[in-house]
Amino acid sequence: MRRTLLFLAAFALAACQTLVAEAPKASTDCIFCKIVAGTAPSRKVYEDPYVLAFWDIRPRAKVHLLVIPKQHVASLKELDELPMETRAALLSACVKVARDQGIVDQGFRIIANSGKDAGQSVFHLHFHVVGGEKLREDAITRDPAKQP
Ligand code: DGP
Repeated sequence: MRRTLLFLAAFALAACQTLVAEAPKASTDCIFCKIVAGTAPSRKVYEDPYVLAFWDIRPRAKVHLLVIPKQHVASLKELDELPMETRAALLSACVKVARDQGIVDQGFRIIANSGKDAGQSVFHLHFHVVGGEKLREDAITRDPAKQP
């Protein structure tokens, strides 16, 4: 009986450790982690166990979506920290949401600003998926409030 109880306790502990290991790691002061957790709002268009896609709050094209890993990493610099499944899911989700928005045939762009020189402003890895109109070279970096 004692042995059975010990076995069950060990099994429960191992199961808990697995769950903790698989839960996406979050950063408490990250706006995109809050969106993943559902504590900040977003216009979600797609979700699977690895990634989330939603509308950019400041769209700079007719279609402007963001695709992010649920696990927090700051940028492409930390890509190696993500499991292979997540890396694959990110690219697949970019194409899927573009297709769902009907922008694939006309042409679309996927952009990941990584680091200061690239103008990254939210330090949770994200891919901009833009399209639905003729895109300018600087579609993502320009500020529509300042430029024609
Ligand atoms: P980047 O500059 O490449 O880091 O892009 C960050 C993008 O994130 C920018 O286009 C605006 C968008 N963004 C920032 N905060 C929020 C937010 O709270 N919700 C949504 N949906 N988008 C956000």
